[in-house]
Amino acid sequence: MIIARARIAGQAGLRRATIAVSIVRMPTTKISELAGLLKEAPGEVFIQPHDVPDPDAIASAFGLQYLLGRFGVESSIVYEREFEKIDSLRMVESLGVRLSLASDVASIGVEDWIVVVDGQQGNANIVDLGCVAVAAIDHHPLRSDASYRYSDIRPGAGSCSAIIAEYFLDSGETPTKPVATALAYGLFVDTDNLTRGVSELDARMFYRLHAFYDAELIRRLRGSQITLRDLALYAEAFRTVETYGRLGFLRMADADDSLVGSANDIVLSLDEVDASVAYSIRADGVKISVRSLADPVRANDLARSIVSGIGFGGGHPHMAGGFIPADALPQGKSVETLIKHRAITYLESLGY
Ligand SMILES: [Mn+2]
Repeated sequence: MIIARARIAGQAGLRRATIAVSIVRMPTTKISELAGLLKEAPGEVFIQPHDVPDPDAIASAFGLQYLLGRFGVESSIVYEREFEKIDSLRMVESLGVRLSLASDVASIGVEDWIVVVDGQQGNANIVDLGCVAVAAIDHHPLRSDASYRYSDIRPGAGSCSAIIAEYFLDSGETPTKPVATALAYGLFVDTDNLTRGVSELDARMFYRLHAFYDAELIRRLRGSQITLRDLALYAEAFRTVETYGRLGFLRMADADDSLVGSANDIVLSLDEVDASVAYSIRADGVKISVRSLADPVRANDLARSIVSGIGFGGGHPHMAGGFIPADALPQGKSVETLIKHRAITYLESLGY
């Protein structure tokens, strides 16, 4: 009302009105800005973590859902493709995270709005659910081909959980024990227990979350990393490990994405290896996981070099992934040799 009058009164009046309004208004925080936008949604509000959500994606969605609720916005978490790693499942069970497979949510429609977390629209691991992706909160490299009405994309952050934890802090909200536990666990997993790609934000948020999380539950989740079936696949895969200089390779039989990544982490932990490529040749194509501890070797660039022209890939400088669909594979040629040749060519182009 004041603003409307002031607009008629002209510039000086507008300035007065702005001052008057700012006295009664709480300082704008990122979450209040996002919540304000989402209140305009013509349909439902969904939070979408990346496909096959990992602990960081689940925690980010869970924390954001709670916080939006505190700001008067109801939302549901939807995801595409079931999580694969056992700790994700245990986390959801023990923290009471409510999330649904998109295919089970009949009400999703074109008028609904989506907030993408721990990923960005257009990424290979974010399925298009056919609604409006109005916002994104992420820590992966910024994509230039997507635009949002709200975006908070910080490639420097080691985890998306730390970004969401900061939303709590900035708005003066206290995370519940389950929310704090989820965020701390997500932060741990994405930063490999505060050793990989840790930003100042991750360290600060770990410190702040420490007062609220359930340390015993985190310890138990750390104790549920793989299943007996996974172990059998690992045992077989580790026999295939080969090195070329300080680059390690590992081949897995038909394994899901998460398992390829975790097996690759173990290859990277070898004293003799600074960068590693793990791949699984499956009926639908070849899944590739790339890791690097060596600064000149960027895992995302290496992943893209391997899949160049025949698949898609990307990620962080320390961890990345890729996929080559079965029908794009060169016929009658060895996939293994192709992957190794391309990886070695990339490394040699760096003179590494
Ligand atoms: Mn993440």
